[in-house]
Amino acid sequence: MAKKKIKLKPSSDFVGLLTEDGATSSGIDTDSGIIGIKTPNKFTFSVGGDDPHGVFGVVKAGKNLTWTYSLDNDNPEVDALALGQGLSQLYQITIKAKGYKTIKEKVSITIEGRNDAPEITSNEETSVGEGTEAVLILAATDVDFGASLNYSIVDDLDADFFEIVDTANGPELRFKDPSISDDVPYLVKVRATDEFGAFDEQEIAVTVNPADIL
Ligand SMILES: [Ca+2]
Ligand SMILES: [Ca+2]
Repeated sequence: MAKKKIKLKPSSDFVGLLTEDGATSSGIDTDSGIIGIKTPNKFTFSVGGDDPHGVFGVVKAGKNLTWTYSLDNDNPEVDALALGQGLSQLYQITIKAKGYKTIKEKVSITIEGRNDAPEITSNEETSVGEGTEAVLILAATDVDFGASLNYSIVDDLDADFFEIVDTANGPELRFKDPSISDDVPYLVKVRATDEFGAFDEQEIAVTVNPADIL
């Protein structure tokens, strides 16, 4: 005798959509869906399958035919997703019932990236000899894949004394006029901006050591 067909409700949800650092501050975001079964009344329900791109989260079968996907926002590959980038994962839902043909359906999870702001990593204080033009090479990190950063001086504090020049070693903070000297540090605020406009700012204290006087 041919096996009968398990009938699913049209409302059955097989699609999950999550955004990097989306809804919660706990580091874990979840999305869930419910599978509805018209017939039969007795069945078993399980979720499995391998993610072909690595493990970014887990999907679990819960009560009442619910699947829940938990996204691991602390996963570096999830963090590295830029705005407009995405990852997808497929899981298999299996529904079995005695006398019925087993159903295997795919649950498709899409993870959308979010832009993370850069973080300036270069020193916030430095000292140079009087007459020196170069102050320091600015550096910043951005966890997003393919990020491009732009460095600028914020129009504040002693901004007028400084400029940023691109060099082979990176963006270099320089004195416009290296002949200046003072007995208090010069303060300059720099900004690293990514391609989506997110930025980090840092105040740098620059001490100028006077040249030896004979
Ligand atoms: Ca990101
Ligand atoms: Ca970024």
